[in-house]
Amino acid sequence: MAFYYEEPSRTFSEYLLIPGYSSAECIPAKVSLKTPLVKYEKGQEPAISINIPMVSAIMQSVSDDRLAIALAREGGLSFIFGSQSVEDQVEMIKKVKRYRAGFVVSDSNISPEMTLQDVLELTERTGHSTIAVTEDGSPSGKLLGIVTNKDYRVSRMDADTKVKDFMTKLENVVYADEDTTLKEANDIIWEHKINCLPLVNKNQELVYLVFRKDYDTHKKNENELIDGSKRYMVGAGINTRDYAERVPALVEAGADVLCIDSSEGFSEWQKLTIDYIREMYGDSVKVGAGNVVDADGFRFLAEAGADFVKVGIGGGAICITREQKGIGRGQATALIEVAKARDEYYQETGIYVPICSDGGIVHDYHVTLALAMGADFVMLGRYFARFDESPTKRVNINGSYMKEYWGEGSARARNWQRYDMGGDKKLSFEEGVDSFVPYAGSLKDNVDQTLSKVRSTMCNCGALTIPELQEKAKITLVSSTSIVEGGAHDVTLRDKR
Ligand code: RVP
Repeated sequence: MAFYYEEPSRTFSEYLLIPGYSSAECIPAKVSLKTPLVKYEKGQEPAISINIPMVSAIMQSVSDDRLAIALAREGGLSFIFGSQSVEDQVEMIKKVKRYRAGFVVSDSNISPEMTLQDVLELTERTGHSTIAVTEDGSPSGKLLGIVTNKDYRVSRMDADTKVKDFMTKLENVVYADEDTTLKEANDIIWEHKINCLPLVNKNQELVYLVFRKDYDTHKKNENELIDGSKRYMVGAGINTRDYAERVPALVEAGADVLCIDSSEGFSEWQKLTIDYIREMYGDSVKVGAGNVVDADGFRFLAEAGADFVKVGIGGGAICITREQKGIGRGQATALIEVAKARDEYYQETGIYVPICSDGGIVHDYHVTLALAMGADFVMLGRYFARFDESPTKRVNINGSYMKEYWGEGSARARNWQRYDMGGDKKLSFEEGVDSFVPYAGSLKDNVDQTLSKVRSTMCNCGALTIPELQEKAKITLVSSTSIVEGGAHDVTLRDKR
C-alpha cells in the first residue's frame, strides 16, 4: 500500500517568524551572513564558504559570466549554466576567472577611419561615452587614441568627419602599462584628473580600461567572494551524461565548485557522477548534488559523497513539473525535513553537509524563513533574472520594462539532460515555461535591499549569525485569513484608485 503523509506539504508563504528577545548588541550592522558552501568535519573549517547566503540558479536565463561577476562582487556565487556546449561554458568560467575587479575589457571601440556618425551610434548602443580608438577597431588592437563626448560637438561638426580628425591622439592620452596595479592606476587617475586610464602591453595594444567610478565601487565591496589568487569565485552546473568530458574542462578552466543540475536527484545517475569525480580528483573537486525533497534523498546523496545537497522539486517560478508529472513537495516542508536529516547525519558522522533551498523564493522574507528552517543558503532564478546583469533581453511590454525568464525544462532551453531518466536524448515534454519578469534594475541595489531585510529580521529574532537564527527561530503556521491580513488590507491604496 502506498505511504501517506499525515500533513499536507507547505510553502514559505504559510509561515511567519515570531520575534525573540533582541539585546542592544543585536544590530543589523553586526550580523554575519557568512555560510558554508561545502561539507566539513566537526571542528574544521569548510573549504569554501560564501559571504552572503545566495547563489544564482543553473539556468540559461540567469547565470552567465556577467551575473557571476556581479554576484561574486556582493559575496555570493553563481553556477554557470551547463545547458550549452562544453567550450562555451568553459569560456564563461574563464571570463570570470580572468576578470580583474576594476579592470574592464573595453566594449566600445572604433577604428580611426570611421566617422562621427559611427561614434554616435556606438554610444547609443553601449551607453558608454568613452571609446577606445584602435588600429583595427577591436578591444585588443593597437591603441591610437580615445574619443569622449568632450572631443566632438554634434551641432558644429559634419557626421562624416573621420574619427582620426577629432580623437584625442595617443600622445595626449595618459595611459599606463598592463602590469599596473589597481591602486597605482587609481593614483594616476587622481593625479591627472582623468576619468579613464587605458592599460596597454609592450606592443601598445589595448588590454584594459580602468575607470575612476569602478575603483570607488570596488573599494566599497569588502564582502566580495575571491579565491586565493584574488579572482572572483564561480561555480558550474554539470549533468549526469557528459561529465567525463565536461568536468575536466571546467576544472581546468578554474571552476571553484560544481553542481549536478537535475530536477530529480535521488538517482543512481548522481552517484555515478560523484563516483567519477572522486575517482579522478579525490576530494579536491567540490560537487553539490540534487534536487531532493525528503530525508531519504538527502541521506542517499550525502552517503554518495555530495559536498552540498540541493532541496526543491516543482517550486520554481517557471516550473510546471508538479502539473506535468504529479511529483514535488511544498518547499517549506521539504526543507524542514531535509534540514532535520542533515542535523541527524551530522550527529551520527560528524560531517556537516550544507543544504541549499532551491526555487520558490517569492518575497525577500522567504530568504530569512528558508535560513531559519535550516537552509545554509538559497538558490534563486526569478529573483536574479530581473536584473541588468542577467543574460536576457529587456523588453518593453505595455509601457513596463520586463526581462525574459525561461525554465531549463522549457522547449526554449532544450535542456533534456536535466530531466534525463536514461532514455532518449530529447525532452519528451515540457516541465518549464518561457516567461517575462518585471525588470528591477541593478543586482547590487536589490541584493543590498533584500539582505538588509534579512539582517533586520534576524535581529528581531535575536540572532547575529545564520546558525544562531536556526537555533533561536520560532516559526508559526498562519491561517489563510492572516495571510490576507499580512499585506495592506481594508484600505484603498492611493496609487491603485
Ligand atoms: P525560482 O527562483 O523560483 O525562479 O526557481 C529557480 C529554480 O527552478 C532553479 O534553480 C531550478 O531548480 C528550477 N528550474 C529551472 N528550470 C525549471 C523548469 O523549467 N522547470 N525549473
